[in-house]
Amino acid sequence: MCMGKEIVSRERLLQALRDEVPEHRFRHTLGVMEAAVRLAERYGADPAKAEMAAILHDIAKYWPVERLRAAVQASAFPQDVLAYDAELWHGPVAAEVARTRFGVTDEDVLNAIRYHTTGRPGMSVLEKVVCLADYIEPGRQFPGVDEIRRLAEADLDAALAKALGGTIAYLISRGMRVYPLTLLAYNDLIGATAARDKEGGG
Ligand code: DGI
Ligand code: FE
Ligand code: FE
Repeated sequence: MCMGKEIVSRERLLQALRDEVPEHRFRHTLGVMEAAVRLAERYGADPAKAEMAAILHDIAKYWPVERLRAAVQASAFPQDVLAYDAELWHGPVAAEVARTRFGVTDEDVLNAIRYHTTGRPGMSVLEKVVCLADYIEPGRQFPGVDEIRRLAEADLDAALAKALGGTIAYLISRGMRVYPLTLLAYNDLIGATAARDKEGGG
């Protein structure tokens, strides 16, 4: 067995997660798993990949900020993220944990973890599914979440646009900076929705 870099079972991933996060985050993650698998089935992503990305997406959430910063610096992620809210850093770091500690090689799974907070333009279906599942898992309660849950049944792009738009509005209302990838992701998803509506003959 190759220590430190092996393909691991769902149970071992969940056990590893348990050791890294508090109980409420563990329960959040179980909710994201459930929502991500359902969305994957609905929109044609691989449910097993969605589940794996969901389990690992917040595994670095409780690292001390200096450890997160060093891990981002050691990664290939755009370094401009270090000039924005430290809340953004656990995504790219979790992808590195998935790759180096758990031997995850699937780039789509790694990207779903990597971009789960920020989003980005040109997201794959798997990336969208994991990002949206993070917003609508059963434990989430924020104004507008039920409308996003309803939209998620019918239109993945519209639901994710609404979710990211809500985050952008929240950040602006608090006088915080918005990471450009989130704005680009929002515009991309709105564009996709508008183009489809037009096609439909409106
Ligand atoms: O890790 P979770 O709490 O499950 O959720 P998340 O990974 O989506 O983190 C969301 C937090 O990140 C939320 O409090 C908003 C904050 N944040 C700060 N700046 C940005 C941002 N989120 C996005 N999408 N874009 C930003 O620029
Ligand atoms: Fe997160
Ligand atoms: Fe999360």
